[in-house]
Amino acid sequence: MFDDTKTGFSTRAIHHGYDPLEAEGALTPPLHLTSTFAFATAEQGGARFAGESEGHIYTRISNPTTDLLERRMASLEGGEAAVAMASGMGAITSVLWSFLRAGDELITDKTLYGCTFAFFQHGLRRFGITVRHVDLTNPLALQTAISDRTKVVYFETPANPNMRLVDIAAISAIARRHGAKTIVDNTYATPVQTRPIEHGADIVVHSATKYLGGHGDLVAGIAVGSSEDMAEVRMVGVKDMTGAVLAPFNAMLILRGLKTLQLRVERHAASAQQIAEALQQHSSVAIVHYPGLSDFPQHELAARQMNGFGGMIAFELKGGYAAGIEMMNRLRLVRRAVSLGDAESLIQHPASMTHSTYTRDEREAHGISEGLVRLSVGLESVEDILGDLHQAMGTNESAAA
Ligand code: 7XF
Repeated sequence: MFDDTKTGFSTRAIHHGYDPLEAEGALTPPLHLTSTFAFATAEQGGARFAGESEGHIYTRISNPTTDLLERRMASLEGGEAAVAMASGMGAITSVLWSFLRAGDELITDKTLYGCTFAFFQHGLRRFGITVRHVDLTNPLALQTAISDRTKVVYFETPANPNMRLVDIAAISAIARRHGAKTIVDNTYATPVQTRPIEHGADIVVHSATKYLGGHGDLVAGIAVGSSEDMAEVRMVGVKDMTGAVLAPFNAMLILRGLKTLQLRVERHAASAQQIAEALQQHSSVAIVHYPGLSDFPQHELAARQMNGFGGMIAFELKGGYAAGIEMMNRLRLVRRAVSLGDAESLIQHPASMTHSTYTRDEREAHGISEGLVRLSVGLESVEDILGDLHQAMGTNESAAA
């Protein structure tokens, strides 16, 4: 097989870890739809269980199709190894159950995806872990808050849903000095636009349901990190704790998605930039949160840390909540749906949907406003997405016309 250590991102997304000539010439990797693996001898099976010999045992631990996805994602994120899991939440819970114990402290940012927030608030806390929300957009706040009890510093950048960014290099340097692991949810940026491990993070987690799969046809998650950390996630977090194993069929679909990841993300981002600028010009719009806008408060950090500004936009209309809901109901092309990173443009209302796991007071304290709407810019012709948004933001008369 060719040496792909020096090849570009898309080349690795298409070829890394697979040689057709080793699989009967099949251009695309075989799908190993099997739950278990036969041992040549009883001794061989025992040796595999003891970790003394290589080879698959059972698909809750590993599977050749999933293994290829894991190696490819490790290559794309710049990590040593990866573990694919049944969902983004499966990945987040499996990773954190692997590294936290009762009495430990987790420090996280103010803003998180709703179910991650709920897991921290109602899951981890129930098992004796202290969860502290610190404004990680300000590294000095972490410097003040962190202690020897802090075992993990966890954040999303850009964060779901309000797009705030965290400086990965600054935060992970502080965490490392205190012996804490930095874990970054890279779902929004994808490795096309941000590779947190290159900035000093220890572990990256993803909802692969989104851009990695890219076609809205599966739910999956993945974690990338050092071989040692990923062995812990595989053999403790997934195998013995959550059991959140990815179906090999879904691994195959994600491998297919990865082939066009860079192409898709670049198009999502180009359209999002155009739409964010148009929204900003629109008389009904109060505020647009998009890192590619020159007046986005963290635009400079985005330009430094990201290679492109992503396909997600959050915005608020001057008429607040009621106007946002009315606009959503008038859309004809953009689908009213949660999730993101699909070919279809999707719009949702975080306060009543993805972030309804926060109480109203919690949303206020965590910077998630009630009027915010979130748009996942799809791959349709950009003028059609813009046209739909414009007709939906128009007056009642023009909407009826
Ligand atoms: O378990 P999932 O594959 O749905 O992934 C959970 C997850 C983890 N991290 C981030 C940043 C996410 O956005 C998600 C899922 N978010 C969807 C959304 O925000 O639309 C879920 C729909 S309720």
